[in-house]
Amino acid sequence: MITRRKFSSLFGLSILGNSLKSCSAGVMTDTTNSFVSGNLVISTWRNPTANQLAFSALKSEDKSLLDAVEVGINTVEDDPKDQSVGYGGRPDKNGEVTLDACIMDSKGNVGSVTYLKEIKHAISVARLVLETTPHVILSGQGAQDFALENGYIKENLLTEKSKLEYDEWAKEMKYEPKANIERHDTIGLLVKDAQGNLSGGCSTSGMAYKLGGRVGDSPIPGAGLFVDNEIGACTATGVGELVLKTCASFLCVEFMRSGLSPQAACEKAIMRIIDKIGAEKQQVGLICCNKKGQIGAYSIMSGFVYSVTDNDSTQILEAYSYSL
Ligand code: SD4
Repeated sequence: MITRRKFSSLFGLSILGNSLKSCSAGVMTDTTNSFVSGNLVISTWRNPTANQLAFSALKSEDKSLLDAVEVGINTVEDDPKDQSVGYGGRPDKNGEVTLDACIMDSKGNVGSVTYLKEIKHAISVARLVLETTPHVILSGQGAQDFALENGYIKENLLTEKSKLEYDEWAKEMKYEPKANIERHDTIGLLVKDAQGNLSGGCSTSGMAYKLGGRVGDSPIPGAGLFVDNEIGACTATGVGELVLKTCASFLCVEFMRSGLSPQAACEKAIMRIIDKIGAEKQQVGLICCNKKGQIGAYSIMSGFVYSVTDNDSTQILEAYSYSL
């Protein structure tokens, strides 16, 4: 059971001197002392359906942790209203929708695809890479060929809405990523079962209007996603370049390994981005959990919400942030 308490993150206030605000969109939560001993699903942003589907899979005896991750993320990839993931994702500078995804299991196996075109379920292709190849990452044309060889079909992923927005943007072609305005809605989803086993995945169309060929953090193990079944798991959303430069998900898991709570680990990893790169005006959000079922979430800028599902409920919570 997640307990909700309205007080500041002690780690943030006393050690990092960050500013905190009262909650608006979600419920601010200090999960430092809360444990979810049973099944747990957490995901970036507002994804109640994905969480609930993943949670049902966790409860089902014939489903694996990866099944839970995949079914949860697939539903977001299918949703044309989510313009940062799969079908309906915003295109790159050339008007093409290109997808990045990564999945990681409790044994440390990873599969990933980058710059995948015309295949909606990037997370499923990433899983196939994990389960059926000796490789970790397939990219671009090779990733698409691999998907087609495995029965996937090409689909047009550019919806009318995303195309209209792109056409408008293309009049000036000014590349200005804006935190939370683009609603960086990449899904990163972490699962934990009652035995404390962990897995995770993330899937995205990346930053809107990125240069052709650009690969973000999401498909790179240790950047957009990292799972260490002995310790915990973390996933990231936001400006991928900042996450890539700091290996933020790996860093967060390593902070947990050194004894920090998930909340403190998230905050320290975000502070690394700010200290090293000076990124106060850009958005990165991290969510993580450890084997015991403690949760952490933190972002550079306010407005980052995340979804938590345990046996009792699904909640949309607003993360503490470095700046208002
Ligand atoms: C990227 N981190 O490609 C992704 C973008 C993102 O929600 O998170 N969007 O940089």
